[in-house]
Amino acid sequence: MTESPAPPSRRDFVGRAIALGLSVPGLAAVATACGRADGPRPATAGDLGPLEKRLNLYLWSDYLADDTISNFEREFGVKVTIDTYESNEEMAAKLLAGATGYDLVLPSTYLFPLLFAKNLIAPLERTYLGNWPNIAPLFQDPAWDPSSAHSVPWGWGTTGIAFRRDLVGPRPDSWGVFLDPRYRAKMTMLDDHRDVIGSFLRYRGRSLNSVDPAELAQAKADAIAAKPNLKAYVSAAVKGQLIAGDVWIAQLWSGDAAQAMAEQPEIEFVVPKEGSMIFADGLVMLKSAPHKRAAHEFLNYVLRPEVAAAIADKTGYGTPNLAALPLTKSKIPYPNADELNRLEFQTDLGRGAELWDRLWTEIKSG
Ligand code: SPD
Repeated sequence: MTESPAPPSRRDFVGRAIALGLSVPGLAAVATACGRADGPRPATAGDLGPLEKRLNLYLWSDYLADDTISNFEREFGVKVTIDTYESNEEMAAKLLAGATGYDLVLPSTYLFPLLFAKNLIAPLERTYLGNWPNIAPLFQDPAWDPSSAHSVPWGWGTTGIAFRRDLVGPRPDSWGVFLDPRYRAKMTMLDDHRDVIGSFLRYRGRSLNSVDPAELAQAKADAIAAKPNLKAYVSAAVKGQLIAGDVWIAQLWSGDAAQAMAEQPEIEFVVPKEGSMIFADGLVMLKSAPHKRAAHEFLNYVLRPEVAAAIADKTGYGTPNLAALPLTKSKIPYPNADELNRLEFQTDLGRGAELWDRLWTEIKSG
């Protein structure tokens, strides 16, 4: 898979399946076969030994169905502990500072090159991942992890503007709304430099992955100009404030917006006309993982269609699990064709990452 254009809509998944000669009922059959309990396996070169009794996850907040963990614990007899984070950078900083004990983490794919370069990620033992064929072809062998040797895709989404249509008008369809003092102190942006700086780059017609110093200087100036209008930089926690009406306009990820919309029907989500981010997140196993067999059982478990469908239904994020799509029940805000044309995939910044980090520090302290 190439990183541009962006990951597909639900229709595209189905379209590709059909192109591969699989009918949708055929996919359901694949899903059923792949979802069966694993029988005993012969030892392989990569035998991970007996199943450990514990599993430690480090995940984005609000990215699970209610029963994802409890069902796994009950079926496998493994006690799961979860720590959560609100940005890739928060998670990476903790790992780079030497945190150990975690088995699986869930970075966005733009962070993979950094985690590989720091030698943090272990290859997966494919023999334990019998449910892998459920993953849509588009997400197999992706550019961010050739041959999918190190990761299991989890979800994908977009960044846009969530707003209260009963409190705001006209519809805020431009990143420029954050420069509008009419909504002073009623707006928030994500506490995430890729989203804040990236959105102002798009506002000026630039790539949201730009590392051009002049373009970034303009994005910084726009971000600083917007700052007096913001109540805060806040990520997942803004959902409650939108629902309560304390915040009227929030830069937000599509799934988290969908979660808020499920509780407050006056919330709407828009992909700004200047364009926006599309991203994918995937589970990776750390080299230091203390429970590698349990980690693989969990990876194979979340590859089950019914488990992936429940996660998509609850979180509002797109699932890369093709076999899960017919099982999803709730309305996931997949981008339409027009929006897809405006989306740009977030990619690694390479050596430009340092400049982005510095600008973010200056924006937050400015
Ligand atoms: N609550 C889950 C949020 C997941 C967001 N992941 C990707 C963010 C990319 N900027």
